[in-house]
Amino acid sequence: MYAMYFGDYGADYGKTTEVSICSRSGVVSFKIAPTGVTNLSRGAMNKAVRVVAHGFDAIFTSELDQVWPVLKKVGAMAECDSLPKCGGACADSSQFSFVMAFQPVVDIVAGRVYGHEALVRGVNGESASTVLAQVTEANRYAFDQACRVQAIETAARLGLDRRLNINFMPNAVYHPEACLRLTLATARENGFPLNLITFEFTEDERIIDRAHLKGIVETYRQHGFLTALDDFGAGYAGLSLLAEFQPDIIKIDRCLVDGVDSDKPRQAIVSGLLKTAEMLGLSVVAEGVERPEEVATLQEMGIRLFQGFLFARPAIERLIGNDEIAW
Ligand SMILES: [Ca+2]
Ligand SMILES: [Ca+2]
Repeated sequence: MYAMYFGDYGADYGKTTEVSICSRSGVVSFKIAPTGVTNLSRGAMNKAVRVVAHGFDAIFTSELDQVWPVLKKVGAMAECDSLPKCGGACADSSQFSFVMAFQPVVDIVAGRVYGHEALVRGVNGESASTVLAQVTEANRYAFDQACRVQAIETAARLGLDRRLNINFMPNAVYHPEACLRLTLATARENGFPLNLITFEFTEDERIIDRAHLKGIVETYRQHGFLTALDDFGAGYAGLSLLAEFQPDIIKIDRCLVDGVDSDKPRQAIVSGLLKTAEMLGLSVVAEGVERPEEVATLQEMGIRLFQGFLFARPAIERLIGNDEIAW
């Protein structure tokens, strides 16, 4: 099953509205008149199934090629604009079952929890890697969307009033605006403020289109989200990416934090990074802290935001409070 997402059709009923279709063949956006939608719902596409969820109309179909001639036939297209190919496909998100754990990011100067990162876990507490093993090229987009929905719904249910960090897979984002619609609708439905959401992204070896990634970050920013460059210092998420565009936050990976208290090269690298962040006006989080000596050294260097087992482990469907942090 491959999804075709209709934009904020519910909100714009009666007006021409922008539509994005995501299928195996690619993402296409165009404007559609309400009459076209009506025609479609009457079953103009006999191989498609229409569902309404999260304030969206979604039509599940097997191939964009099959849909396109039908849209033309019903005269639904007012304007057409082809966008880059998907590279993957949309799929039914109900195929995944997982829950969200939350790990705090703490501000040690203020002595309070700054925010929580949502992390996937199996329904019986299985590791993230067990859940991620279900992800394939074909269902990557659907999984990414399902993670966002689950993170926002769970955070809202738990009454989160700090920042919510959501990890996203840049490879799963084909068209920034189209792929944000479900996120925006979920936040709206659950009354979760958009300006509390931070998207953490990490550079993947398969990302070759940095201009696309830059476009994603800019679009997210326009919607009031913060962005964080995750796993900085590990693998590909590094300086050359930062040279091209700047997120709001840099998360320094454990590979630079581990043993930093007695390691001159790591101290030099982190120190240079902090200077860079300061000049660019970016916040810094040190991830994966496990020893008090690491925190002491990094705090002395100017870092105040930390995440790691030393302070708190991720808690499944629960938000760890200030009084539970191992200060
Ligand atoms: Ca992360
Ligand atoms: Ca990370």
